[in-house]
Amino acid sequence: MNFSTWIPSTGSSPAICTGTHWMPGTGTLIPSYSPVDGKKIGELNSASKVEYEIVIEKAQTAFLHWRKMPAPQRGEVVRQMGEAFRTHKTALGQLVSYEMGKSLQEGLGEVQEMIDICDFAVGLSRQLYGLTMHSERPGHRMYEQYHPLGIVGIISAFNFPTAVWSWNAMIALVCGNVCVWKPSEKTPFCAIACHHIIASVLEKNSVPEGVCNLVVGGREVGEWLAADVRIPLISATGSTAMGKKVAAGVGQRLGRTLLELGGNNAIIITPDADLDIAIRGAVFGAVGTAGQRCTTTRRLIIHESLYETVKQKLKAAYGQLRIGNPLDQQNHVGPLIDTDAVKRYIAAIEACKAEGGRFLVEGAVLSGPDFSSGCYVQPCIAEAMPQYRIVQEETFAPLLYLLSYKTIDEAIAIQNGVPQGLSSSIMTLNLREAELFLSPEGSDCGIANVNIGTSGAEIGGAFGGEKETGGGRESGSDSWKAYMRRQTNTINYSRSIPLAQGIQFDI
Ligand code: UN1
Repeated sequence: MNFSTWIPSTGSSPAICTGTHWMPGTGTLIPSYSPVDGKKIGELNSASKVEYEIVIEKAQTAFLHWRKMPAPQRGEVVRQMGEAFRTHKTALGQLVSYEMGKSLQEGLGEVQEMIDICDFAVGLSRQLYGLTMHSERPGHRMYEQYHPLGIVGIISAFNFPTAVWSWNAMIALVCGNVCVWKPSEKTPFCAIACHHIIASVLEKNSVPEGVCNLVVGGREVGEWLAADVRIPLISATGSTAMGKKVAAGVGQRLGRTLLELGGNNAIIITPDADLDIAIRGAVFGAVGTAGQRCTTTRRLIIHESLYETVKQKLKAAYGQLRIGNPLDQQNHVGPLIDTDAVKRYIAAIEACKAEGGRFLVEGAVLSGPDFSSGCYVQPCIAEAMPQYRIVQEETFAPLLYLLSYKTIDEAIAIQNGVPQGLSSSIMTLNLREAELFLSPEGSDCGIANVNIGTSGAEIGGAFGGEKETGGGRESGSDSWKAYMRRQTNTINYSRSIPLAQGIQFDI
């Protein structure tokens, strides 16, 4: 199958889907251009408040049905969705690569993450466990159970245009929730393709309209979701600036958020590192997805004794990088998402130079027939200082900062000395250094790795980070608890009604 099946050859695509039923939007026109070649993929009219209301009402009604279905049966629907993603892996991976710009291998990897989370969610559908406690009162039983929340709003970013939705949606669905997805308006056709793929599963299983919903639109759709009291949980992935707005909107109504925001991830390379592993991990972490993962390696904290060696090895490795059409498997690095991202990349390079940064590998915007979209840039490396303002920020581009350290405590302080707290790594074969890095005195991030780069987390772990990364955890482990409400139940099967804490109250 070719991905063009999911894109109308002429005219505007419907932007709203409630399962199998599609609706055109009546809002502003959103075109989608590929950063690969600058060509228009398609266009659609964004959802207006009218269509938004229709979707939310459908979702509310659908929840009343979906929550009654036994969780393992919901898991069976998700299992079939996983099968559908397997069937369409190549075409969807190609579309992810073409609309977002990541390499085909990474596009296919993204779809694999979707398949994997479906498998995970199927197993989970039989394991939504609560605890049983011993009551202090005789003839009483006490336990806790988990119930679905209702509508889960999912706001996702362009860089993982399909997988982030699935991490949230598949878990939310087996938990008994219904979903409303607002994808990035930069990658709407990836989202539309996902909904085409799951439609046959929804139909075959007679899943009511309103269980899986898609609402493509601009920032205003995110604002409607954040402010909507009918939506108990908003899971948002994107910049810290966006997350702060969403959190303020949802907090205003005391709703719940699950935030997965910016990262400023570092790898510490110690004198006891296996340098081959360290360089490979650092280069993939820094230039993979053209530096547009929230887990991208942005800082290398290198022991002073190795600094020159690492510099030379990195320079050599960057010299080998092939930049170009990401659908051509010969290439390692594709384009940035759009020319605005290119402007931010240039501004960051200038800011770094202004603060005193020296470039080991110079940045550049590439030109020529293969780079006609204007979105291809040279991955670059700057020697910098940890306290530079630009080093403290997340620039969503392949711009790597080299920092040097003397003691392991200093290295950890540099690693932690940024506002973000997503992913971190140490490259060492020294047990003491590794364990210190993983101890409470070590990395303050949600993800801390040893001898692995900062990106490429597996779906089985809880994914997310601390500080300005937002504190949310999604995907594996017990992240499912964020999508459910906990209820403590105490049952009295005795013939009296004793009070807790031994209180006497005789009447
Ligand atoms: C993101 O960039 O928003 O750990 C998610 C990784 C991927 C997920 C990144 N599994 O790099």
